[in-house]
Amino acid sequence: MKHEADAGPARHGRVIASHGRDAVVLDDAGQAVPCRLQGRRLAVVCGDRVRWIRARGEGAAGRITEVLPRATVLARLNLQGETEAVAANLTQLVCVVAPLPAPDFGLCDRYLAAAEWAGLKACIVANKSDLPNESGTLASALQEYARLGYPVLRASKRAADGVAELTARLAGETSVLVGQSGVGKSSLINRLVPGVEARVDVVSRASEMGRHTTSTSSLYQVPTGGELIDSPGVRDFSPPLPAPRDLAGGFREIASLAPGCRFQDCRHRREPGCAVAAALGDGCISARRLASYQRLLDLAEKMAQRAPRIRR
Ligand SMILES: Nc1nc2c(ncn2[C@@H]2O[C@H](COP(=O)(O)OP(=O)(O)OP(=O)(O)O)[C@@H](O)[C@H]2O)c(=O)[nH]1
Ligand SMILES: [Mg+2]
Ligand SMILES: [Zn+2]
Repeated sequence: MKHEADAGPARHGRVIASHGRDAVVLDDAGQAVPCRLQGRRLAVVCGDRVRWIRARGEGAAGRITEVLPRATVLARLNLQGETEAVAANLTQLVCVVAPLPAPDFGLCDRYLAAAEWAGLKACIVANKSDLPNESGTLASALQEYARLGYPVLRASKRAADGVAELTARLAGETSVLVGQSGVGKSSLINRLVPGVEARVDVVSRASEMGRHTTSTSSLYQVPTGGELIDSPGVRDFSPPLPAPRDLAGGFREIASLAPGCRFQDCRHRREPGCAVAAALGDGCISARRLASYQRLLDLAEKMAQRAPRIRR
């Protein structure tokens, strides 16, 4: 493919939105530059640091030529079982849950495990706190997460509830908002980043077709400090899995009990002398969390069998 003549030296920038072969790059002067990816092999996600050049002619104002190494990455398995980056250079994952849509805590556990494996801080936002929470299962799951040491923050677009606590958590971090579609991630962005609606329009004009649901990730500067990435809601999410023996690292209560197991390579199913099973019997850990762990363990074992050359 022939390109128009390019002008000027390579510059640095940060990807603040990306959709297919198009991306918006924030340059060093704080200008948002619409860019295209150069070359088929290049792929970028929100948060990526890139090199880019000015492009002459029609279309995008710049061309991204290189993605710089990522300090961290949040990734997922796509329907073909391939690893796909979701966002890069993050320091924190913020899992948003709400009374409506009905919460999926397995999903929440998988996001938290992904954060543990990727070395990200994690917290939970209990959003739409203005709605009644009739079932009580939400409250007990939130208590469970708090017991594990995950900060649980309340928030609502209708009230000042929790805003100060949330802005304090976001300051100095690059955070991604994740969770089911409709839990209110974009509404939280609008609350935390004044005047943002305009930018949502510009970035997703071509792809949104009048729907309000977020279809591309975007990175925003929070005025009180920190960067915040809004990501499209999901129905399901599975992170790329580590080897079965490393899986417990995604579940902090299981990882902290594991040294007490009789066998060093205990997978905490039904092995004799398993400290995790004992803790379950004593009511010290949650059956629901253990089931989440075992579901991922099943998957990791299946994948390890399919790829026998990978060390287990
Ligand atoms: N009652 C109540 N409704 C809310 C609150 N926050 C958001 N909503 C409503 O929930 C719906 C979804 O909000 P969004 O902010 O678009 O949710 P989202 O998580 O960004 O959804 P996706 O982009 O599809 O992932 C909208 O109808 C909002 O008005 C809240 O705090 N309280
Ligand atoms: Mg949204
Ligand atoms: Zn064990």
